[in-house]
Amino acid sequence: MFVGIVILVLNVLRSVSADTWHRLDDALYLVDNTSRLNYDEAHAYCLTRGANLTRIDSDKIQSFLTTFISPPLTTERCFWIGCHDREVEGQFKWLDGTQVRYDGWASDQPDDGRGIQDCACLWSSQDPNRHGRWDDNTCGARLDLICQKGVSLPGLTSGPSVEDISSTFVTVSWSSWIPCLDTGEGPVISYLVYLQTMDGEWVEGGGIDLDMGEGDLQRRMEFVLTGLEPGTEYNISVSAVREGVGGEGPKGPLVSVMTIESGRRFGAFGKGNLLWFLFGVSLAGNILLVVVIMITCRRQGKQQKKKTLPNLTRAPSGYDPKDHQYEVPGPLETGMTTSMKVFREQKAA
Ligand SMILES: [Ca+2]
Ligand SMILES: [Ca+2]
Repeated sequence: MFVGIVILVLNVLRSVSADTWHRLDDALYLVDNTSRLNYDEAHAYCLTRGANLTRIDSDKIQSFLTTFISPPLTTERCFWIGCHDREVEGQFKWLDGTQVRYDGWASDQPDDGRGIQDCACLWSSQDPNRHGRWDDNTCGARLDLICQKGVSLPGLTSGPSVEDISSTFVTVSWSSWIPCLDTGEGPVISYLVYLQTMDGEWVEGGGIDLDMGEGDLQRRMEFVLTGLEPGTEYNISVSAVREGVGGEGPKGPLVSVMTIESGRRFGAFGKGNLLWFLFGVSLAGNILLVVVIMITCRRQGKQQKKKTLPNLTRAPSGYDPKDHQYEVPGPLETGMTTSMKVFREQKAA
């Protein structure tokens, strides 16, 4: 008995884990053609998977779901959807109680066959008038089913950083989507980068796969936006994309940038060369300053010598050795002229 229960549980878990959900926009769909359940059982089957029998309210969803039941099976099969008129005959509602406004019915349906058909299903049929269209059926019939559940698309909580700017391109980087830190559900497989000009229109600038990033768990993503207008202000935003159709999440926080004014002036020169040019100008200025300082110091040294040596090397102008009233200031040293020697001897006498 116990072993039987264990085997049953394992089989249930295996069947749940084997579910294949298909994404369209913000919803996931499970197309089941093996369980064969009545309407209420099918509803419960979806609920156990956090889902509901599917709602179909657009051509887009109807066409999307039809791809999973095409080509039509050799024998007609109908898949329960979440639409019925159990409460008021002829007034079909979705399981959340809202009225059915989209017309997905086959040409001769709903017909409330034999007065007992209240639950809707989607046909897989060789009849082109029925394939991919709805029919009301007996709720107790054992049919296939389609579940639907919402999904939270991934969103980045931090905007991109600007790494480089020129007149025609901008390089931005950001950290890859991480559960808990960012919003929604993964796994994220790629990113899309958008540009917004000041007229308010967002334009897709390109995309990059997660594999292109650097790192392991949180990768550093980098993307170069090209073909920009010089001297123009742009907003830049990044969105994360899950696998499957419609897996793109909302745009994350934006960053504003202004491209360089003149593409001709800096386009060929480049930002790197500009930095080297500024460095060279600065170095030349410093060298010139040192040279000027050295020349100035040398001149001041020479002038100082001229101020201290005259009275030691020659007599003052207008000196007459015979003029005893003249007095020479300071000591006499080697190098004095003959006139000075004469003056000294006369002074001593
Ligand atoms: Ca009915
Ligand atoms: Ca019918």
